[in-house]
Amino acid sequence: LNVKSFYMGGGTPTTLTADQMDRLLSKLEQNFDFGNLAELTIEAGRPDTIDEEKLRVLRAHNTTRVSINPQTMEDNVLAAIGRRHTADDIRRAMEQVRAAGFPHVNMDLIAGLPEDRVELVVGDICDADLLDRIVPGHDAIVHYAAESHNDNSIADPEPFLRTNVEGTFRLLEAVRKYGIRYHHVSTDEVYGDLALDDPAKFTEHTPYHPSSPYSSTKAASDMLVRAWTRTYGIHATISNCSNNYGPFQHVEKFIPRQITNILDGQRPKLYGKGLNVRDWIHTEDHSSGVWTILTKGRVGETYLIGADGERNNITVLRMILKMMGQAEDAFDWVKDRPGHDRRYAIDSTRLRTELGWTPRHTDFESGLAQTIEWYTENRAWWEPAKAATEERYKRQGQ
Ligand code: TDX
Repeated sequence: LNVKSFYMGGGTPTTLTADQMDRLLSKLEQNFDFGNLAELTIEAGRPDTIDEEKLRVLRAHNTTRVSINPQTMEDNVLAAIGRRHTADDIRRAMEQVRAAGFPHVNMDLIAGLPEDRVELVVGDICDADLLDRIVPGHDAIVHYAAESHNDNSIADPEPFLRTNVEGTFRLLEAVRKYGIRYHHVSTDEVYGDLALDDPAKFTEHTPYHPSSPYSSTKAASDMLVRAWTRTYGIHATISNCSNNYGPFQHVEKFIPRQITNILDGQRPKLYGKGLNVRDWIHTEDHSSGVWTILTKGRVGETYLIGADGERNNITVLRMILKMMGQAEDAFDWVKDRPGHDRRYAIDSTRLRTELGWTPRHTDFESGLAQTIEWYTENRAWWEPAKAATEERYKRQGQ
């Protein structure tokens, strides 16, 4: 049995000394029957536990690699390693991350998550060496790491090419190398837009027809996933979801921008005639859709995620104004977005009937009210990004 690596706090690999390694191995082998398992990765932050049942399943599948989490190991095994991953380790790693120039990393957000199950690695998705260190041994990778804002892609497309296309390519290569299940999070925007009076909705069979630099890079990344699935046989699924709303959304997006403008004493801004239609889904329903596909979906398939939430922008803005005690017309009309997609609408029949998924937040009005409440109560979370975002919009005449 060969212990490959040992990860500790913030994703920095810690090499065990030969002596620590010997002690660890002998403890492990005393406690467990590893059978034909040849390789072991021990990583903090992994939800896995090691027990006879898990080893029995792995042996039955002729697996040669297993990952375990030192936190969930027996105390005597931890003693053999000689180090424990503590809350302080995590806090220190977070401080280092911030000191290293990643001020956008929100410590409070991470601090609220179970410390023994979450490991934050801040890095560049295009960094193949980093991926080589952190990808091996995981059960699955869900790829959410995209540049996602249309207005930003219009002002400067280059980061979208790099993160969305090259980043996906790098992840796919890592997934191919280490044989890991992959789920690709994408958008309904790859299908282009629908006319306002068209009764049709997007389905898994709608041809790709992206309009913006952003959506064209997402379409390109979806194509890479399909090609890697067919050519190299990677185990991948894709989801294309409609517009998300809910807590923790960046203030550049439509709903949080308007809520935080009002909270800041500024007037909301509406593009064009306000008639563009978006199909709103609560972020928790998006997540449950992704989880359903990851755990039950057919490998090689695409599933659309949507909650039948079509509304035009002016309707949503008027709801926000009313809920926040403002006059119906207390907003500014601003320059339209170039190439502005008219309408998105998702038909999620496949996900619902084949995998039994249903959205939980079907009352948009109450979801919106909770979202307003969240932004009202969590000013410290969004305030650091607000001024720079509005400055960018101002330069664009929006
Ligand atoms: O201030 C604004 N005023 C306004 O009228 C902003 C920021 C937007 N809008 C309009 C443009 C769109 O019609 O509101 C609508 C929603 O805009 P965004 O929040 O920018 O979302 P959208 O462009 O529809 O794309 C979103 O949904 C699909 C996400 O940003 C994408 O990442 C996702 O793929």
